[in-house]
Amino acid sequence: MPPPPGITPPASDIVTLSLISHTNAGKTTLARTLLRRDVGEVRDAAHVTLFNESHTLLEDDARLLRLWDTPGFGDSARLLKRLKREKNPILWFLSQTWDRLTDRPLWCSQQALKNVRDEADVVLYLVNATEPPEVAAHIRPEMEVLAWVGKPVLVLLNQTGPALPPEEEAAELAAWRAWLNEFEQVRGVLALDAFARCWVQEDALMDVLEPLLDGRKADAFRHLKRAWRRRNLEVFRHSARVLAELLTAAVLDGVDVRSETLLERIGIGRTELNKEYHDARELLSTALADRMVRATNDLIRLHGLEGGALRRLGSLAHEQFQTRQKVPEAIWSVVGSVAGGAMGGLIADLKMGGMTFGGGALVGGLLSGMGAYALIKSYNLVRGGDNRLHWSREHFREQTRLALLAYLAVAHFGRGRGEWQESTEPAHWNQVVDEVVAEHEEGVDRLWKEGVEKGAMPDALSKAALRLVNDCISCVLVRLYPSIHLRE
Ligand SMILES: Nc1nc2c(ncn2[C@@H]2O[C@H](COP(=O)(O)OP(=O)(O)OP(=O)(O)O)[C@@H](O)[C@H]2O)c(=O)[nH]1
Ligand SMILES: [Mg+2]
Repeated sequence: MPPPPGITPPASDIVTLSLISHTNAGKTTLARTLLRRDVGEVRDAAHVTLFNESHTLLEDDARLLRLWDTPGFGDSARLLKRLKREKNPILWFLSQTWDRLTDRPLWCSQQALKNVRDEADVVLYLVNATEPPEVAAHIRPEMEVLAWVGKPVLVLLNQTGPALPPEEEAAELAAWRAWLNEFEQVRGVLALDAFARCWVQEDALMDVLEPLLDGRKADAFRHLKRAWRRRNLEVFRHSARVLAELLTAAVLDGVDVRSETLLERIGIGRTELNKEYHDARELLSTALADRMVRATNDLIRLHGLEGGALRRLGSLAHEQFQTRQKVPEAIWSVVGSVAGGAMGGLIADLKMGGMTFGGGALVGGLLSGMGAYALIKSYNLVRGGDNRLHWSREHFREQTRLALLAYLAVAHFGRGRGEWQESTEPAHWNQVVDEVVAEHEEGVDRLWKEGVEKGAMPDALSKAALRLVNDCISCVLVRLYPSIHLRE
């Protein structure tokens, strides 16, 4: 019978991972990302963490997945040299008394090694991937010291920078694997950047861990792995619902504007009507940007990221939209930093409250005596089946792209990076999202048509949008991470 909640499970049902690395490689940062909460102290300096700290990564049905954050190795070459003089190096090293202040590198190395010997089922050894192994002189001695303890080691590439295209990531991994090949205790090498990893890479870590455990621990781990995956998939499904609602709202949103008279159609006395179009566009633009910020904030919350940015962006969006020129870059980066092409035009347009792109087109349209239809089109608006103005089909396609890009940005943002913030997104995301939306063009257009032209019921639209979003995100993720499988 499993022990009641709150009671520590027996040791055989606890799987323990120890985060180990040279100092300042990012252990505490990665712990925060994996735990979805802020633990310990993070600073760009040597020996910030001084004591081993245990955290519960996951507890499910009386099984426990434990993560230790440890102090980093320091002065590793000298340490190895000293240890090599001893008959039983580890026993000797761990029995010495090092001063925490005057012998800090040795104190920290001793703490870490103690943790590996006494606690670890598997060592997660982090490297700073910006320093290739030939340059990072500490890796070899640290591997040799770890070999004496004899626990299995997985090497995690941290600080890889923004997500790489799959073929570049594979090449980087291959180079590290080749270099680490001589160390028998290394049982796998994975990319897991504390700032930019995606949850699907955490699942890959779980897959690699499984064969490293035996007996009852292996059973416990299989259970924990499934629970971990379930939790991530739950977030994935919730996120898909958020995006589906975003797209549903986009095809439902419409503004009443009267039809043009005959005189207006030939360009006479259209000032008033043009103002109506302009105002309609502004209404739709503001509502779209608000929805986009809200959806991004929902995604941020769902992914266990810091909530401070959420409130700040939310309130800014409301206050600043009233004064057009003052819309802060921060908001546009949330809705638009990842967009290019036509969407870039939209963003520039939205930034000025509809005056940049729309205003120019408006003036041009008037000069050439353009009819209302062309004018509306230049505004990316169309008249729907309900005779109201809606976003056009082309515009809706761009909104779909933008929604997927927003999802990617949040799904990759590691909590260890701190509060949610704008960032330049990797170029290959744009390309993959373009391809996937193009492949799903029929579904995207159908959704738009059902909402805008046929006035379908919101419930039916929501369902169709959810199917579409699920398909699109799955395709995007599989393309970015070809080895993943998204089923439970
Ligand atoms: N760009 C980038 N910086 C990172 C990443 N992970 C950690 N850092 C930075 O690296 C520095 C050290 O991070 P810590 O998490 O304190 O490193 P640590 O390994 O716990 O260090 P000690 O406890 O001192 O051994 C901090 O400035 C982090 O912001 C990453 O994935 N990308
Ligand atoms: Mg630390």
